Amino acid sequence: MTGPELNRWADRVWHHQRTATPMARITEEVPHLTVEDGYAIQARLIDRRTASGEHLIGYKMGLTSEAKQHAVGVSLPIYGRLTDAMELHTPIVDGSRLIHPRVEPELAIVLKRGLAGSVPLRDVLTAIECVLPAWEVIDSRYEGFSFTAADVVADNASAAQFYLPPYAFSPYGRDWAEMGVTVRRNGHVRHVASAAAVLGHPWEAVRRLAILLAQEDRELLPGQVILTGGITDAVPLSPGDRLQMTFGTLGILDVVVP
Ligand code: 0L1
Ligand code: MG
Repeated sequence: MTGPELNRWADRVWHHQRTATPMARITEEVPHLTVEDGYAIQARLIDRRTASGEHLIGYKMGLTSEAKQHAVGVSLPIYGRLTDAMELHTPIVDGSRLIHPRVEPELAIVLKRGLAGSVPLRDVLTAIECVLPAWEVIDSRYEGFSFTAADVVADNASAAQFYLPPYAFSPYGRDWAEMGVTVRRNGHVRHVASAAAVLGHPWEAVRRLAILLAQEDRELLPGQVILTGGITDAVPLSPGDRLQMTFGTLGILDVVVP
């Protein structure tokens, strides 16, 4: 794809993100769109967001569990970029600004050291400043939440919003892969899983992210936030919903949809 074509698609996706209106998949018009094209569109999309005053604060990993890969028919982990405008400071999701939102529990980390390229899992562990239970709202801009890997990468891995509570934990002293998560929607249990569902260990998602970025001569930086991937399948959100996500003994995060 040429530079002007990549820009045209970035403009189109940005328009549909801003206006919360669904669009046809890019691959309907460009069947041979590659994942590399998708990342090039994503980079231009984020340029548009930063040009409008947003700041890049980190990354999200997506499609990191078999449950999620199976749900959308795409079988490789992908990444998206997070800006400050995507962060919610209260656990309230305003559905009027979204198309067909879904929410998923995740572990988030903040880095104290950078990571570049392929490193052992132990280096990821010692680069983590703190760990936070979190949730992410994903909202594919594509009609019917249906896409190929290249489409979803171009749409910034469906990133829409995320919430981090005002408390965090040391990465040390527990095996985070063993942490159990229960998701209740309106009082009914919808999903139960352990964080091992994320590539065997959520820090493996961070390791893979550093490798993916190195393929584009980029690296993870100190202070960046990383959402490591949905621990369960995502739950569709409707007005009036109230969800509770229990993260082992660490706490409960609410999700409220007015
Ligand atoms: O965060 C995620 O795992 C979502 C990645 C994109 C696929 C989807 O929209 O479900
Ligand atoms: Mg996610």
